[in-house]
Order: sequence, then C-alpha cells, then structure tokens
Amino acid sequence: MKCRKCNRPAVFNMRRHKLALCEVHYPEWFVAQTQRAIEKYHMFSPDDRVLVAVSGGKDSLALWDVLLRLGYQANGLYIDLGIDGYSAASREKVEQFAAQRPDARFTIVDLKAEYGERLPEVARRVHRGRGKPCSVCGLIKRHVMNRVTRDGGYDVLATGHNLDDEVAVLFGNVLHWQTGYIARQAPVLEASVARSETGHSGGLARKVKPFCRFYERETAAYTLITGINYIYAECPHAVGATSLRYKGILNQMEEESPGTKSQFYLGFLRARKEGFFCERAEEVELHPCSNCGQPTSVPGMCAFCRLWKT
Ligand code: Q46
Ligand code: ZN
Ligand code: ZN
Repeated sequence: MKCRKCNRPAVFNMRRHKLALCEVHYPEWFVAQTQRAIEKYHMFSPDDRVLVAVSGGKDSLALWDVLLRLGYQANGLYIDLGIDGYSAASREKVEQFAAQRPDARFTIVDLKAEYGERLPEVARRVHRGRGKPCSVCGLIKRHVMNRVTRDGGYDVLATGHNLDDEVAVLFGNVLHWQTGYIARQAPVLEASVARSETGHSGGLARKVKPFCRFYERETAAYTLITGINYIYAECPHAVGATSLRYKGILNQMEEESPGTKSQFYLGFLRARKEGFFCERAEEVELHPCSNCGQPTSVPGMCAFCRLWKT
C-alpha cells in the first residue's frame, strides 16, 4: 500500500477514512487533525495555559507531545497513586518523556506523600466500590486534577480520552438510559462556579478532550511511529472493567462495518449540537467544600475530604 500524499510505502491504513499514510505523513496528519479538533470545539488558544493529565499511557503522552509540537503552553500533571506493579513504572515513563523534551514541565502529586496513604490503603479503609479501588481512584483523580488546574492558574485541563473511550461511555450510558450523564458528555466541559452564602467560591475547571475523534489504534500508531515510550500494561485493577467489555463489543461491530464507532459518536455530537439533549443538561448546584473549598453538590464536606476524615 502506498502513502496517499507521497507514494512511498504506507505504514498505517485508516479504513474508515480510506486513507493510508507513510511514516512522515501520518504524524503530520495526526497533529493537524488535533489542531482541527481544538479549533472546531473552541478548546483553547495559544494564550491559554493548559494542564495535561498524564498517566504514562499512550494517549496522554501522545496528547502532551502533540500540544508541545503545536506550540501550546502545555504542562503535565502526574498523580502517583501508589498502585503496586503499575504506578512506579508509569511514573518512570512520564519522567523519561519529560527528560527528553526541554519544554515539557510537569507536576507530580504523590498521594502517599501528600495525604499519608496510597490508593489501595485508602480504598481498603473506606470500603467503597466492592473490593475494587476504581471508584475511590476516580474521585481522587478528579479532585487532584481540579485542584492543580485551579491552584496552578491553568485555563483548562486536557485529558487524552480517545473516541473508543468516549464511545464506550456513551454506549454504557445509552444502555442504561443515564440521560443526565448523556447530556453532560462532550468534548468540552465548561467551568462551573460554586458559591456559598459567605461569598466563598471555588469551582470545576474547564475540561477538554482534544483526541476525542481519534480511534485508539490511531493514537497507538502515532506513539509507535514517533517513538514515544509509554507503559503498555494496563492498571491491574482495569481487568474485568465494564468499559473494556463495551470496547470489545464495539470493536466487533467496527470489524464488520468500519466506521461504526465514529458514526455512533459523531452522530451523537451532531444531535447534541442541534439541541437534542439540552433540556437534560440542567446545571447542578455546586457548593464549596467546608474543608478544602472545592466544589461539591451537597453542602458540607466534599467526598474527597470525607475520605480522609473517616
Ligand atoms: S480507575 Fe481503577 Fe483506573 Fe484507578 S484503580 Fe486503576 S483501573 S487507574 S483508569
Ligand atoms: Zn507520505
Ligand atoms: Zn473538600
């Protein structure tokens, strides 16, 4: 197969776009497509300070790489959760990536050092999530990402979610008709403010997903072709996750009919733009946490602070 642009041997073929490209033109296409998504959804501009949540995996490191290539002010955030057999290796990948890029600055939040316990210890102590630490993990990550985005004076938080991630979430939400979640699923989540009677305010940072239109295999190809060294292993707690099951089902459908995943997701975004889900997207009232000031939907202490006070 030949590259559509230069006729040299193609290294990657995208059936849904009927497009094959070589090792020079594929990364070029990938970077340009990211820029198009950033502009299409008005994610951020070169003046904005962007915080990229990096896990050491392919999507987040690829995102950080592309944003730096495009000249954005993009700093990384790595959260060391202290998960055995995973966190040390993934942290090393982030540190290695940054060491090779003089423009890659990053912050590490070490859960044990800052809060006194690693994720498995907190999860065991609070008995949340039926023996799986994922719900506590999600809560901790959301809190820390929001705190660092706001305290660090960043305009926006960027995550490496790809189309496969988004479509699996959408599939699960449609299957259970979680209409509130469906209404809030978008490439850009605007910031929201929490106010108390005393005028104290905190809020949720603006969040964006510049890779939401790329298939997982497309971000994987980008990292392989450009030589980004990422952690191949999944977190050990991801085994058996429902989202992985949904991804498997969606990939089967994609195999039989290329383009199924993107039609499902992009069709959803079109319907969203036409106002199909607007009525469900009512604002949840937010209050600042009495302990940390971060937003919470129930007045008093937020769920993150309650983790450490029990
Ligand atoms: S939630 Fe669960 Fe992930 Fe946290 S404990 Fe691992 S699998 S890292 S995306
Ligand atoms: Zn080419
Ligand atoms: Zn709090």
